[in-house]
Amino acid sequence: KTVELYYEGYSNQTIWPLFHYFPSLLSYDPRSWTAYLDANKRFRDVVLEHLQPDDLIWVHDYQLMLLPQLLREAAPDARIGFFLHIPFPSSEVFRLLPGRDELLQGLLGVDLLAFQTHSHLQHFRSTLLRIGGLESQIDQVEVGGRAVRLEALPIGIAPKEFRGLLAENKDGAKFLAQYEERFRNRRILFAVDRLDYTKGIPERLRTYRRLLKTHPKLRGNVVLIQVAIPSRERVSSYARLRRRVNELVGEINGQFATPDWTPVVYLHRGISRAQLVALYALADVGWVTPLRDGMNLVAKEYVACNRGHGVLVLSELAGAAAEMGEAFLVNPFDEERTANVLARALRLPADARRERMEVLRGRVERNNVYTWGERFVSYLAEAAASRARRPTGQPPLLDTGAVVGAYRRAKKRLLFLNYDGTLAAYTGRPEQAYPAASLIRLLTKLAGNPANLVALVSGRRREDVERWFGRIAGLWLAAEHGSSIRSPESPQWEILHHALTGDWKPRVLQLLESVVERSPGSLIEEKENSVVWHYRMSHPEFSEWVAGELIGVLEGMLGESEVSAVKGQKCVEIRPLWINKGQVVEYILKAHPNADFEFAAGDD
Ligand code: ADQ
Repeated sequence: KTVELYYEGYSNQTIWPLFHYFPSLLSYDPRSWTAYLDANKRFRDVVLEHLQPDDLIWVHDYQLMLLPQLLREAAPDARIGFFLHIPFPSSEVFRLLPGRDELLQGLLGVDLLAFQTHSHLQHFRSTLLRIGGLESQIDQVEVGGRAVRLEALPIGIAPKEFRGLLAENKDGAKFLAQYEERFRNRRILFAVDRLDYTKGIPERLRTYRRLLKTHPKLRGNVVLIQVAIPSRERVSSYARLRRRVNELVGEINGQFATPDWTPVVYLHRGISRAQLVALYALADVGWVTPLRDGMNLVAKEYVACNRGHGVLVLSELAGAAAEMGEAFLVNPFDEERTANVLARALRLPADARRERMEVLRGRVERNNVYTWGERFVSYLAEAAASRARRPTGQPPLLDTGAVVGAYRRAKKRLLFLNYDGTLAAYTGRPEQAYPAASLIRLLTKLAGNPANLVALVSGRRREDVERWFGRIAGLWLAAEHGSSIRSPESPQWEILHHALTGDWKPRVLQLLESVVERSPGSLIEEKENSVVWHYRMSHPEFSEWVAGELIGVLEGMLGESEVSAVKGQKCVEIRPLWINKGQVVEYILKAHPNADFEFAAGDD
């Protein structure tokens, strides 16, 4: 039951269609998500049974996207890499996936995350930003103080082993001789795919029909050999595809065949590797036109085995297209143009064909599966080693054991706690970030301990801080970045620094209003001593650029005044220079010189 829901269900009916840009074929059953999680946990348990300290863990593909983080939680020091064999889709498509946040989290448990192409990697980064709210660099992303390395590592094949089957007295050579005889005087267009809707088989058959229709001279002179390896037959979209392909083959043969010529030779079964290699060697056209593909190894195998006379017609929607620019690249949805490209490819002089094939072959030889594997493993080892060292310039991680020990020993403790980003996660709008009941209980307990002085030091307005925390006995409150403070004994706020004349505010507000108009989703928060422009809910790249521009304009506008613009977490705050959370710390330290434990937590 788990296999059915996990493999045929969430993996192949939810992730697979979506990642290949077939959202209309997506089907989702919540039980399949539970099974996916369960199966990933079972993989984790087996890995943990075998894991040794020096091991590298290499997780493969979309069926195991939760596994990295599950392993990271169980074995924080493990060296974990992940390779995605299928495309990573655009963020707008990924957004449709039920379970998307968990999958992103799951993947980020790695040290190294590698994709087939740079485009997939870019889609992943854009997804991190738009869906996860995480900024990244071209080659890495920081997650909770840990760096995850990002790479594009196109997979290769084992070209020599493939070609080896064509050597004298090998089965491949025997089949080659046999097929040469059978298809003498006919040019062979060869296609081999799993029978999968991503592979573009009906589109290819329709293109072939068009080719025969518009180029009557080709009739009788070409043969399309289409091998379709049965796949995922219990999934209904595959059964439909199978019927569609049968119909098309029947129609084309019915329409064009003659007593001594069959236009399409269709095999709905696997063929032996020796037969496959013989057909690669013989084919005049390697016809590889998936509607979407992570890489596509058939393209590379054809290039490795062909005797140099053939041409590769390759879909630009296959990952392989990024490395195989010398092929005839086509858009498989444009059947008319693809048919014309095929006709042109068939007319190409032998020299020109050989030239293109040589360049392609050189690259397939060099970027083979062994170099791919070695690069992955060495990058993974490097990434894990730099995680262990941590990049310089980063504060060291807090030794929680030491902190707890010091806390226990201390007689008088001071605790300074920031709120947003520290005690509460950021939300789209500031007012949504209200404290959880568990946080209130925790603060009540901490502040209720007579040996503790706990101060909540926030950038929020006094009303917010008071409304949320005003009833906690013993808690000190500081608002607006330390411009005012309230002791637990008195309901009155004490102003640590009086505001200057506020004549800058209307000017700044006017400017910010025009900025909000240009950046839909952003908003203004007005406080007593400051104004904030928040853009967490606005277009991430555009509003980041606007923030930079805004700071420039504000610097000019505010000039030498005592007010300045400061960039925060997805916000720009305009406030007097003297406002500073440190004032609160100084104020409290002065009043409690005998404290033997001082602890401050904040995120900016
Ligand atoms: P697949 O979708 O399976 O792989 P592909 O890359 O085309 O697609 O590989 C098909 C493989 O099947 C080829 O190596 C081919 O030789 C082999 N094959 C052909 N006939 C066979 C037979 N009768 N029996 C068994 N195998 C046969 C996924 C992604 C791709 C990505 C690969 C590798 O969908 O985009 O290229 O992983 O990362």
